[in-house]
Amino acid sequence: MPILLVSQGRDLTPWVNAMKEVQPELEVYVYPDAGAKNEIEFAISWNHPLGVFKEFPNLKCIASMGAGVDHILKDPELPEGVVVTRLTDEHLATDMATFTTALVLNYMRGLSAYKAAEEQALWLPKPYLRQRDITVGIMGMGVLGTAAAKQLKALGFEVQGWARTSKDIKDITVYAGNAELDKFLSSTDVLICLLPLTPETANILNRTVFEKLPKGAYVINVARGEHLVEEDLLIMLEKGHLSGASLDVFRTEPLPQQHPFWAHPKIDITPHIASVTNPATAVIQILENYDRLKQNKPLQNVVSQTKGY
Ligand code: NDP
Ligand code: OXD
Repeated sequence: MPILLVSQGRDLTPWVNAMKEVQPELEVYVYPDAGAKNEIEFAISWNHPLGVFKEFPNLKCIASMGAGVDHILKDPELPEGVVVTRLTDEHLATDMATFTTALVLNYMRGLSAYKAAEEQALWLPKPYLRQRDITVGIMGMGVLGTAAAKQLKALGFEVQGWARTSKDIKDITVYAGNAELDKFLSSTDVLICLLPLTPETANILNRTVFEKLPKGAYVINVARGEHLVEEDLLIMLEKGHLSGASLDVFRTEPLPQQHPFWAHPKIDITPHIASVTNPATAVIQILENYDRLKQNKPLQNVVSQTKGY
C-alpha cells in the first residue's frame, strides 16, 4: 500500500528519508506525483492544496505532520469518512514546554528591553519580577499545555489552566468552559494560548478577553495566528492595559515585511519555531498507524472532526 506525502512549502525529503529508514520497502509518493490514485489509502499532510484529497477515491487516513489539524479540517472538500490523525510526540511537548518557559522568563527578567537598550549602547538597569509575582494562565490544557504548565510549576510559578473539560492535575487549578473563563482571566498575569484552532477558539485572543486580564498582563501566542485579533492586541498595548506580547504564530506566515508587529517595541516575534516536528520521531508513530490501517486495527491519535481537535 503506497503512502502519499502532500505539503505546500515544506521540504519533504527528510520525511521520505525518515520513512525509508524505518521501512525501506515502502512505496512513497510526493504529491503531485501519486502513482495510481486509486491505490492511495494513506496520506501524510501539512498545509495541502485545498480539495486535493478528493482525487483519491480510496483514501482512508490523513495523518497530520504536526500536532495541529486545522490545516486539514479547514478543507471544505475533505472526503467523507476519512480519518484524520495528529502527532502527540513527546519531543513536541518537551520543546513547547521549554519554549514557553523561555518566553515567561524573558518577560519576568525584561530581557527584550535590554536587547533593545544594547543596540543603542544604553545602560538601563530596571526592577524585575520574580516567580512569586506571576500567575501563568494557560489556555488549552492538552498535551502541550499540560507539559508547559508542569514545567512552569516546577520552576516556582503559580500556574493555572483553562480547557473545555475539567482536569485533575497536582497543584494546578484548571478552569473549565466558558462559565469559568472570566475567573481564569482575572487572575492571570501571563496568558499563554495553546488551544487548537477551531470555530470556537478562532479570534479568542480579543479585546474582551484582554480587558478581563489584570492591567499589565503579558500575552504569549504559540498556537495559531487566527486565535489573535491583531488590531485588538495593538489597541490594548497602546492603552497600556497589556504590557507586551510574544508571538510565534501569525495569520499569514511568513509574517509580511510591512506588518506593524515587526517594528512594535512591545511585541517579540519568533518564526513558528516553538516546537517543530522532527520527522525521524514523527514517522515512527505515523507508520505505526499505517501498519494498523493495513491490519484493520483501530488507529491512534485520531481527532474528533466534530470538536475540531
Ligand atoms: P490537544 O488537543 O492535546 O489539547 C487541546 C486543549 O485545548 C485541550 O485541553 C482542550 O480541552 C482545549 N480546548 C479545545 N477547545 C476548547 C474550547 N473551545 N474551550 C476551552 N478549551 C478548549 O492539543 P495540543 O496540546 O497537542 O496542541 C495545541 C495546539 O498547539 C495545536 O493545535 C497547534 O495549533 C499548536 N501548536 C503550535 C506549535 C508551534 O510551534 N507554535 C507546535 C505544535 C502545536 P479538553 O482537554 O477539555 O478537550
Ligand atoms: C503543529 C505546528 O501543529 O507545528 O505541530 O504548529
